This record gives sequence, C-alpha cells and structure tokens, in this order.
Amino acid sequence: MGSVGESQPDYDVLVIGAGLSGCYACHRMHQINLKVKVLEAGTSVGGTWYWNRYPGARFDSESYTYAFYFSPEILDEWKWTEHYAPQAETERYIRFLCDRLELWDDLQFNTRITKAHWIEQDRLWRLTDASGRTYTSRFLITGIGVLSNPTLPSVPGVADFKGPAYHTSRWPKDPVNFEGKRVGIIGTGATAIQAIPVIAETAKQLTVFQRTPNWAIPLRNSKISPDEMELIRTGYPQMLEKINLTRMGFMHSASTDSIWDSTPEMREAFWEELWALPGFPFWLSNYKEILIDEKANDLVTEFVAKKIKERVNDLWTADKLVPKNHGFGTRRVPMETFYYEAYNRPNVRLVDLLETPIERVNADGITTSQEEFKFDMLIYATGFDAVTGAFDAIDFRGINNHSLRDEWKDGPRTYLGLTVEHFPNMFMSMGPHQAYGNIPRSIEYAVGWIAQCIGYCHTQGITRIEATDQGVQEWTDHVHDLGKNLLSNKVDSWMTGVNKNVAGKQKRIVARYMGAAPEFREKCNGVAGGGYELFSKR
Ligand code: NA7
Repeated sequence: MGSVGESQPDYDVLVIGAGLSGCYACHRMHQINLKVKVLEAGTSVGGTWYWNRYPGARFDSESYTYAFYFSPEILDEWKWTEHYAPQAETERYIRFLCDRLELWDDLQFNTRITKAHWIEQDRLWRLTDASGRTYTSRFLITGIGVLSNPTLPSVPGVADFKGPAYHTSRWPKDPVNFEGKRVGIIGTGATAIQAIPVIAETAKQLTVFQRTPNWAIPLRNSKISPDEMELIRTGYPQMLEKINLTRMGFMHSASTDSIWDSTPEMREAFWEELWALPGFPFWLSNYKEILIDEKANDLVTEFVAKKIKERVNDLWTADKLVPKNHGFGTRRVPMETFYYEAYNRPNVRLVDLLETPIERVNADGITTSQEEFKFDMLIYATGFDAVTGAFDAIDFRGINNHSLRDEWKDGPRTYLGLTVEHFPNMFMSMGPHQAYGNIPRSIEYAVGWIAQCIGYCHTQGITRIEATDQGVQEWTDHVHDLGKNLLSNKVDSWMTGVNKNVAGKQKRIVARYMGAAPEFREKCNGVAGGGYELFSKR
C-alpha cells in the first residue's frame, strides 16, 4: 500500500490535450469513476483536427479505419461521407464522440499548460497554465500529439510581413479568400501538397517555395453512398480483425513478395495495379524490400519519378518536383489530389530554394538570392517540431527536478513509449517510441493500457508507479534495434526528429517504434499481465 503526504490533489487524473487521446482518456477515467480534467489550449476539442483547418486538409487513411472502435453503438451511429474525410467532418466526428460519451463537463478549454512538475513529497503532479493557475492530480496523461508544435522558417524578417500570414496548423476558423490575391507558400510537405491545388483554384498567383520535394502519390478519394456506408458498417468486425493483424494498423497488409522474384514486366504490372488503388497500398502493400533495400528502393523510386514527370508539362518544374536526396517511402508519403497538375496552371510557379535560397521576408513579400517577390498573403506550410517538440514546449520536471528536455537531449528514452524513468505517475499517449501508423488505432490501445494501469494502481492502493532504469534501457535498445535497417531512419525528416528551423534538432534520433503493432501490443499486454513488470510501485 502506498502512503501519501497531507496534501490531496484536486483530481485523480489530469490530461493535457483534448484531441483524440485526451477525449478517450477522459472517457476511460469516467468508466473507472476517477475524477478527471482535460486541459486544452484550443477553444474546443479535436487536436490535430481542430488546429489543421487549412484548405484541402483531410485524412490520407480510410475514414472508417482511422477512428475509434471501442463502442459498437458509436461505430453504428456515425456515418462517414467520404473515403478520406475532410477536416471539418473529422472535427464533427470528435465533437459527436464528446456528446455521446458525455465528456464536455470535464473538458476545459483556453488552457495552455506551460509547466508540469512532480511533487515527490505529496506524490502528485502540479500543472501550471499560461495564466499562472495551478491544477494538481495523482496521475498525469499527456495527449499532446505527435505534430502539435508548429515551426516557422528560421529566415530573417518573418515578423515584418504586413499582409495576412498563416501557419497551416494555425489556420483561421473563418474561410480565407484567395481571390485576386498573390499568395506565397513555403514548404512542400504533406500539408502543402493538400493545400496547393485548392488555393491554386482561386488565387491570382500562387508561388511555391520548395526546399525538399516529396514523393506524393494519388489519394483517389470518393464519396461514400448510403448503401456503401451500410456495407462498411456491417463489415466493421471483420475490418477490425484485419486491422489488428497489420503492422501499421491500417487495413492494407504488407506484401510478403520479394521484388527479386519478379521480372521487370511483373514488377511494372504489380506497380500499375497498386498505383490505381486509392490511398496507401502503393506505399504499404509494395514488395517487402522497398523500405529496407536500397537497390529495391531505387527501382520503385524510378517508377514514381516517371509517374510524376508524366503529369507536369514544364520540364524544369517536373524535374524539380522529383526528390533527389531521398528514395520513395523513406519520408512520410503524402497523398495528393491534382497536386502535380496544379503546376500546369498559368497562375502557379515553383521556386527552387536549393538553387535560390530565401534571404529574407519583407513587409511586402520574399527576397531570394535572385528575385524579389511581392505577395498579398503568405502561408507557412513549414511543419512541426515533431514528436519530442510537443514535450519540449512544456517544462516537465520529474523527481529531483529532473527536466524531461535534459533527459531526452540525446534522443528520447522511454519504457514502452508510454512512460519515462524519473517521471512517476506520468503516462504518454503518442509519446516517442510508440507504434504510430494508424494513429487512432494506436491511441485506442495506448490509452486503454494507461487506463488499465491507473485503474490497477487505484484498486491496489499504489500511489506511485515509475518506469525502472532497466525497463527504459531495454525498451530504448529494442526500439533502436528495430529501426536499424530502415531506410527511413537514414534520412532527415520529422520522423527522425530533424527540424532545420529549431536549434538542437539537426541530429537524427530514433523517434518511433518501427516494429509491428501486434508485437507492440503483445509486449505491453505482457508487462501489464505480469503486474507491471519493470515498474517500481509503492
Ligand atoms: P512536413 O512534412 O515536415 O513539411 C514541412 C515542409 O516545410 C518541408 O517541405 C520543409 O522542407 C519545409 N520547410 C521547413 N522550413 C523551411 C524553411 N525554412 N525554408 C523552406 N522550406 C522549409 O510538415 P507538413 O505540415 O507538411 O506535414 C506534416 C505531417 O502531417 C505529414 O507528414 C503527415 O503525417 C501529416 P525541408 O524538408 O525541411 O527541406
């Protein structure tokens, strides 16, 4: 039995963030009758789907798989209208979850947490928000997302621009009108690839500033008819069975075929078949070697390069849109709808920043080493200080004033991607070293595991649970081992923790667990089943 100091906390559990993780955590805490409060910086729920309301924002995973499965009633009731839902529909889905699960009373908005400190003597967490108000709890769950800390380009003059300027993940709630506007957009990641074709439709001019091109493949989205939705609805149990078997939690299984058993004609035919399918199959159901064997990767890369070049009329632009420094699938593969065709419009122009870098942002535009561009509006599609960045934005302190930033300065160290040594009673949903893939599927598992652990502590009278050094060392080594052969861990991207705009984020880290999701769950279930092995409990 644990014992605690005099001070009783305000809550049993505090949760930071009201995205999918925070909302589900709130529900799970209700189920075990714990007093919970979810603290959220935004004005409402949704997390990623609250903040990222830029034009064209939508799922690149099938809507009906990128959702929660824990409640058959909720699955039954919700109807998706598109195979890859737009942001507004997903935001509505999350609000619908909050209605059905009766979460609203325990969600607090406009509350940006700046500090989270463990008070050893009282065995509680004390959180402080931006206004200085404090909140205490026995347990802490972070639901702060993987991509929630946006970054602006580190070029001089960003604050000088006089017209409207938006980061894509801080997009205004009221629609932005591009008509008659000269618009500049910086970045060509997944976000820009979704936004560019939409903005190009109405902007007078759209100038795209590209540093690193990305390999994007066609999304092939379509509407879901009521009959089709009915089929999806009745097929949920089988779909879940399938999802639970796949490596990344999507409904697309990895291929077991070797590229080296296929003739060039067979390869071409297989790739054409995958290419014609909507969504991820070209990336996730391709030959088993393409993401680990450079020679195999070169072949598939060549195929995709040909596909891109076929779609862009201008030869210079086509060549610039083909990545040169990383192979297909080694960074996150954006899904696109008429992205490449957008460059065939007379109002769209690509600027290659590797040839002519930005020198500065001015009051009325952007100056590169070669040219002065005048703009009415600037869009920063420049991404995030990813994974650990969301944690760095809060001053987390564990026992003996240990700072999480220091603890992770050479890369994250976690136990199961769920807990950290020196940070008792703190659990992370979607922290580093987690099985990401299909994020809602991962969240449902991670939050479920956390809820079970907190419930266990509560019923056993354990008031302090902490990952041991051995647990952290073994898990961190395991995550590093799993990532060794992956080509994706050998290139710079948000998935390897590199952000050229952030000091100290130039060195690659192993940020993600890259084993199979079923193995991850089996390992975590084993730890729980064994009474929380390699945790110290008091
Ligand atoms: P990403 O994929 O990290 O893309 C950010 C883009 O912004 C990328 O093309 C960067 O080029 C570019 N960037 C960043 N800073 C600069 C500066 N200073 N100058 C020029 N270009 C810059 O973020 P997204 O928001 O597009 O997508 C995030 C995820 O959302 C995505 O992977 C999906 O999972 C959904 P760089 O590569 O650094 O040369």
